[in-house]
Amino acid sequence: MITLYHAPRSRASRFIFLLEELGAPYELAEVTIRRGDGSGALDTHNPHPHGKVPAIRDGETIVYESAAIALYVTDKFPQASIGPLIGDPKRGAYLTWLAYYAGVMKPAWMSAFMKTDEVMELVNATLSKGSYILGEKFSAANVLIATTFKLFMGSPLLPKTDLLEAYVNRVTERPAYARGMAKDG
Ligand SMILES: N[C@@H](CCC(=O)N[C@@H](CS)C(=O)NCC(=O)O)C(=O)O
Repeated sequence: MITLYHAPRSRASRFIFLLEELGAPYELAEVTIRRGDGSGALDTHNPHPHGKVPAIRDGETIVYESAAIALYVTDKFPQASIGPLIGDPKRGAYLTWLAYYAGVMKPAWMSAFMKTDEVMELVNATLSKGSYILGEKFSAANVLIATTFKLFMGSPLLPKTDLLEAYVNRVTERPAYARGMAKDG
């Protein structure tokens, strides 16, 4: 049983979506976090060293950082086949996109020296070749990337395009997304 340390409307929310996709046994542990508006507080029940979410517990194992959690749970619950495993030709691309999300895409948005043009050029080229980031097959990489686009699309950071909108819709029309968001609070 995976415990997801969760705060509503946070980066933890998409992991409800992902765990639903995987059909994995999980429980939510609600914790408080410090919010951008000054509300909220650190929660001593949260095992994340910085008091952030998401974090997961699997027995004695604690995992945090979104890309690491996505990889951990898709490796642990391979039945849904949404995280290419070792030996799968798509494994390298899968790892690359998880790391690219964490190491390039997110910092590009968050940094004062944004390189969103470069990031979006790659994303657009990738999505014009297939329905999802790894081609025609849905993977957990889309859980991270499409939910981020959903948040920012239409803002000055991420102008809305037909391609992006169709991609975001394709991902968020999945039943697991609706189930996840219903539990998000
Ligand atoms: N790099 C982390 C970021 C986690 C993060 O910043 N989470 C926010 C919620 S969206 C948080 O917990 N903020 C509370 C705080 O900064 O204390 C990840 O992707 O998992």
